[in-house]
Amino acid sequence: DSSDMNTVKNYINNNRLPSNVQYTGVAKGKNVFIIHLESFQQFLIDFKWDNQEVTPNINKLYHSKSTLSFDNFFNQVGQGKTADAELMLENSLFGLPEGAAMVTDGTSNTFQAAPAILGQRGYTTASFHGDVPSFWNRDNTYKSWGYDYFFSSKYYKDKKDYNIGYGMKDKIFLRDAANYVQQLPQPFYAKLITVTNHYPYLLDKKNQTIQKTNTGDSTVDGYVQTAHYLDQAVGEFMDWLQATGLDKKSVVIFYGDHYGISANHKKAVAKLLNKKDFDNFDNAQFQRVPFMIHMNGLQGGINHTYGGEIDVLPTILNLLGVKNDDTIQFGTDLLAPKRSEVVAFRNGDFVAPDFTKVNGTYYYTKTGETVGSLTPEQQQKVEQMSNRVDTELSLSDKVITGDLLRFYKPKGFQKVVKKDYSYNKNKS
Ligand code: GP9
Ligand code: MN
Repeated sequence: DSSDMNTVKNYINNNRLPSNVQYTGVAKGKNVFIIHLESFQQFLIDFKWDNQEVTPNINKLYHSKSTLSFDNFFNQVGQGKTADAELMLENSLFGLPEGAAMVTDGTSNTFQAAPAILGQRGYTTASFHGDVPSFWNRDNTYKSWGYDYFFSSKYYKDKKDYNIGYGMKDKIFLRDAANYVQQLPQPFYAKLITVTNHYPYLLDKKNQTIQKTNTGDSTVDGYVQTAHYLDQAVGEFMDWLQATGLDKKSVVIFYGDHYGISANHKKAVAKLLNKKDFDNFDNAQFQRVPFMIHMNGLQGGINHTYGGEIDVLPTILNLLGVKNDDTIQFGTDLLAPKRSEVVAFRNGDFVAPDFTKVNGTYYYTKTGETVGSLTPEQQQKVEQMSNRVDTELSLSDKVITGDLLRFYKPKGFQKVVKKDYSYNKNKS
């Protein structure tokens, strides 16, 4: 109820951080592309196999001087996987401990999401995905988030060999989506969700342009092939961006939504990474995914701050020069000085520069050794970190399960009217 909302608001207000003014508004008025790299993990960056880079195009973007790349950025998804990633990135709210909030609460809850915030500042907003509109209840949830358009599978030619696994093959999807993007009024906010690089990493023979790995685990050994294919699709998309000149008028944001290889494949991963074993600590570090902000003329570089998907929205809003000082968001600007670097995982574990916590055990993040005895101040520090994580997760859960945002409105924000949105192909 509304008293819970006050508790949440007080917590958020007490933890608000000033954004990095050096980056405030550097992308103001630019088009925004959000490129969702399905199941793409950070270890793929600069990873070589079969005498080649697995992802040369993404590597080039990662190392470009016009890209801000984060090498300690973690996925924080729970069972909602892609849905949790979308929820965190566009609301700075955590997914739920079980299930997927987009499914259980997406239709009826009040949100103050990125598409609504930007839509109220003159942006046309659109999401593109080669899967059916109902998957993860996107068609209903996107109305709650204020998306003007949702180009789902029904908008693309559905020839049978265009699809594999969960939806359209990324090269075909991105090429067809690009035709719609070009018709969007500018400035636009366009999210493009890839899907070919998805468990169990199937790919038709003619698209296999790199050897499978040889871990012997058939659901792992195709990963480099679908990742390589996704990378080629990204390369083609960036070429198209340049050919249209949209690259000069846009900021392009890439993120990996969650791990590709789960903790059930520890032996295979150990082989893949040439490690003698792969323990819980290693698996926590393995949750890194790329987060990259690419824009012509951006002061880029590799940023080592520890952060995660919950931090993306405040980071983007600052880059766009959008005031964000009274919203209910659990993340902080990744570029802000003196930010907390404790990255909360959905199950209460966390990674931070000094300590990592995995189901009750503490490790030194730099060495991976389990922490034996702690000095009193270290004890106090890890307790503070655990409390912070538990508090953030439980308050975020209250916002979702109690639908608390109906009791609160940021200054100047207009409530989203869901019935104003329709995603039918023959819409007027
Ligand atoms: C489903 C696709 C994959 O439409 O986005 O979702 P995931 O299985 O990764 O949550
Ligand atoms: Mn996913």
